[in-house]
Amino acid sequence: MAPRIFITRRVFDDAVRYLEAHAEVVGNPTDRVLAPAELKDAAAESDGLLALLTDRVDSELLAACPRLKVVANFAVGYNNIDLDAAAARGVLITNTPGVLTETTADFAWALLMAAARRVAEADRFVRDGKFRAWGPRMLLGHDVHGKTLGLIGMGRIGRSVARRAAGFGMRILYHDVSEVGPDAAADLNARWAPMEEVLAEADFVSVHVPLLPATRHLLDDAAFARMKPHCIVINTSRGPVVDERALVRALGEGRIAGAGLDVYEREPDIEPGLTELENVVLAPHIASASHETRLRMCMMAAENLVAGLEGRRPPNLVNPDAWDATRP
Ligand code: 8YV
Repeated sequence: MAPRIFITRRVFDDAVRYLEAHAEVVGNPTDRVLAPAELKDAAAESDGLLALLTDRVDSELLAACPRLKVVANFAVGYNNIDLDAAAARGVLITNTPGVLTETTADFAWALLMAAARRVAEADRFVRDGKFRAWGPRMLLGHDVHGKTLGLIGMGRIGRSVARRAAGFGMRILYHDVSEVGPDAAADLNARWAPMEEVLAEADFVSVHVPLLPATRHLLDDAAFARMKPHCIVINTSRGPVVDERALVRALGEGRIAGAGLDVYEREPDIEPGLTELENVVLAPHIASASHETRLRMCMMAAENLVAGLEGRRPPNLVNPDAWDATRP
């Protein structure tokens, strides 16, 4: 009997066709995020799940799906999945690393440029009919070239953001648990520094860490207090890495100059006060949303799913222990 796959949202036809060649495929007919109870019902008989960050894969869902062997997350992050609960049931979990690195770095730069040069605000200004005459002090922003970029997290995406800074003649200070090698540091014009120094020296701070207990509220009141008043903060990682209330306070009181956010603490809810601030550019979690990259992510998730269902080790397994535990 062909295995059964449930896809939690409408995805890409190429990926669905690929899955249909290997399994019986059922999709969410509504194309909206299913509530936990709806997801449990819809996925109950599935052997494989193609899930998104908006799907909570917890012990309750796993218990409701006794046949489940593989959950392929359509994302590089997997903080929506309870790995301990998956391990307890021997469910394989996969993600989509690598394919979204460059696209996400492009978008971090889009936010950085937009916040520094007030692009979103300028667009609102023109649309609102406020552009009546050129003015020497109209919508002044901050230069990007020649400045210091502070990167918190120097993994794949952090390094990719760093590479783009070369074109702007920027110096890079970064903080991470481990240092990049001396050749990479020289190539990127980057120097490791303690977190406090990165925050105090940078003109732009961009966050590229996964959400872990240690990274929750990494940027809080104390962190904003260390930054320069003209500092601009960019977050394309995970919302809870930034304490949003503290950010609203820092922006509102002019303790920092601006922010560009793609992710939020309680998505899709936005912290009260954030939308009223002119000096913040807000995007709805679209850093990886290019035609090319989202298709690649989806195909990667589909390939992981089929591999796991066919008894092959999925190429992007995040819980190898579960794989080892299911081997004879
Ligand atoms: C996506 C992401 O926007 O991959 C991730 O971890 O946050 C983004 O690439 C999202 O996950 C799509 O489901």
